[in-house]
Amino acid sequence: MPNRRTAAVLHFAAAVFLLTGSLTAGGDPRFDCTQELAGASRCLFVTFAQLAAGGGFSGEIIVTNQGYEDDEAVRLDFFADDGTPLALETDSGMEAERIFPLGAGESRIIPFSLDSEVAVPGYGRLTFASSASVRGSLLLRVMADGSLQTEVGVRADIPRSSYTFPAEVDSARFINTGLALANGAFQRVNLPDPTAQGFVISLIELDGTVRATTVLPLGLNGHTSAFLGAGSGTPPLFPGLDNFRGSVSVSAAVDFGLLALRLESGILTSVANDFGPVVGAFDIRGTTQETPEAEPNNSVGDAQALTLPANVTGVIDTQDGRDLFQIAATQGQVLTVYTVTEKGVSVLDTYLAVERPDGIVLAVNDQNELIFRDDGFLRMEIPEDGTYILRVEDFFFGEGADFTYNLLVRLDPPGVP
Ligand SMILES: [Ca+2]
Ligand SMILES: [Ca+2]
Ligand SMILES: [Ca+2]
Repeated sequence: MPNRRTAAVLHFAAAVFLLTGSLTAGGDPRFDCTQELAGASRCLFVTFAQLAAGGGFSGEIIVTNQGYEDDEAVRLDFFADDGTPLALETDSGMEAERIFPLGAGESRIIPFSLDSEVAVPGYGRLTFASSASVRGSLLLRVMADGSLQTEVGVRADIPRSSYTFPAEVDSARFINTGLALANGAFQRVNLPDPTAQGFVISLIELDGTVRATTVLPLGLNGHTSAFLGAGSGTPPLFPGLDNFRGSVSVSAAVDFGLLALRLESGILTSVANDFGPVVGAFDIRGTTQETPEAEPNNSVGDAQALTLPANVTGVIDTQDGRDLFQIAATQGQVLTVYTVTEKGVSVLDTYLAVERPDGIVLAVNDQNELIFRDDGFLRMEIPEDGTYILRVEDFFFGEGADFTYNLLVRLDPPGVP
């Protein structure tokens, strides 16, 4: 059992630690994100959604090129909570970024630490050529009073729009679960621009019902961490929550990095996450009558107005190739929209988007990440009062009588459903 001082260090550090980042163009002549390599954009990103240095924290990043293509310039960035570069002590001195070649099969180990009494949190981002298969692993250790308190191994994740992880909160046993979020500026092609956004966090009971939902705002490039329940040094995401066992589903409009954390008797460790949401917890098919789509609905001007909650039956047929719907929503509401296609009946591979009427795309999703499903899922905070367009297409622009789907749409206030 760690002493109280150690626990306090861990609590503070837990409130401060993740890895993603923003890319500055033209800094190093060897590194150009706009350059094409082997016919593809050179930049892919993976994120370490939490890291920390100082205050007993140190660690190392191990970068491996798993592929058979050399990458002449891999880039590692450290970012502080506010998205600014975070300089850490490495084996090359103080640096917030490093650019290095990584041949096929090679690994690079980059240790980091900080000469500081307090832990400085942040996140990391690894950038590499899309033709290379570069991945990263973070080993984070916590020392207190000269002895090792805990060590955490974290995979660098490809940013996603939804994650799920198991959670436990038991204040009587000093167990709490938290999460770190990195809202990094991951440059992407054909996807919405990174933005300040709200992260929708739902507690889902063991029986699949939603206990509560909250929204955590985070600025562009920002990073933060928080615990579900009270008593871990930061305001809890769910005030009054002192006992919970279940899953947590986290979604946002634009892809982000997430690390789930567990605190037990002062020891901080990580919790393995899974990609994708807990779709079943938000399913309204059993309580919402089906209504058919109404063609034509192929343009913003013809988008079919929906009364919510909605369970729309539609088909991407040969007349149109796309179905557009519109909803009215107010700032702060939580929009959940997803498609369901029937296995063995529909051949549709849905591609789902939420857009503004002026054509600005706010969120897209191809795959909800459930195994062997091609359905889309989006969950986001409504950024401002207005009309929103929901677009359903086939990922491969296919169309026909057997491209059938259900579109489920709900708008909820944060809180208890
Ligand atoms: Ca249609
Ligand atoms: Ca249509
Ligand atoms: Ca799909």
